[in-house]
Amino acid sequence: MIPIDDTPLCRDGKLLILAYDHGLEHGPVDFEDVPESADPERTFEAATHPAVTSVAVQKGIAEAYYPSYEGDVDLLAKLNGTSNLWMGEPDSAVNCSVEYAAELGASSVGFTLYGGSNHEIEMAEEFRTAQEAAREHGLPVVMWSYPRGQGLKNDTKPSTIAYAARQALELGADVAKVKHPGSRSAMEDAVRMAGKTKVVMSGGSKRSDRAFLESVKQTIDAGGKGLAVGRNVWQRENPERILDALEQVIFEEASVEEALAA
Ligand code: FBP
Repeated sequence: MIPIDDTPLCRDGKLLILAYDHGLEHGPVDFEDVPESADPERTFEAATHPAVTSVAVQKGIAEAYYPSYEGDVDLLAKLNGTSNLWMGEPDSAVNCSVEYAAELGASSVGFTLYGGSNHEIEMAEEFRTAQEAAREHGLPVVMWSYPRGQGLKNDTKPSTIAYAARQALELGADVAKVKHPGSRSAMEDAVRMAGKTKVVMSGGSKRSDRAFLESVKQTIDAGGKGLAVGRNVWQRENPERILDALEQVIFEEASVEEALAA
């Protein structure tokens, strides 16, 4: 395991990863409500907020936009990803090598694993290659640990999320990005199962400020180390405002009320 507290991925041992790979994963539909959000510059600008520890993007976005922000923004290169046009069992193409991620200037890498998919075996083998290469380069590994597939009807069931967190530990991820399992106690179980792997909550679709911040607060109170979030930041008209509130809840131990009032 890499001691990641002293890497740019963390601030005071916690993380706020701004995810922006949705143009690939979901397609242009995610940009419809706030058309300016289709411009990657807008998310890179948001990522200069002091609350953001890294921005997570695919290779193409990293190549085109990161050079203008190097030094101001920390880069997490997502190594795999698949479009929503794919209709098969959950799977994710490896689009970028660890070597190339390092060349692009990434200080960490991200990898999606769909535990429970009919493609889990191949994905776990691809993860092994990436994880071992990341170790050689000294790059922390964040696993998007998303159990899903034809055998899994509910991908946020507490036992499924605890398993997702454990899978990340067992396979050598430094950080497990998991969906919120619905309660603080279920998140505590996931954190316990993850052991020394840090657990961060996945943002999910856009919600009210209060509902979103409450789930983040629950994660922090449960021992989670932060958040990897996309839509709940850049689908807002004013990403900076919610980042101010997230900074309070994640790094300043503020209550949701305090964060909303600030
Ligand atoms: P959100 O905060 O918008 O949910 O982003 C997190 C993320 O994992 C993205 O990195 C990824 O593109 C997307 O969610 C995947 O979402 P889904 O669960 O629909 O596949």
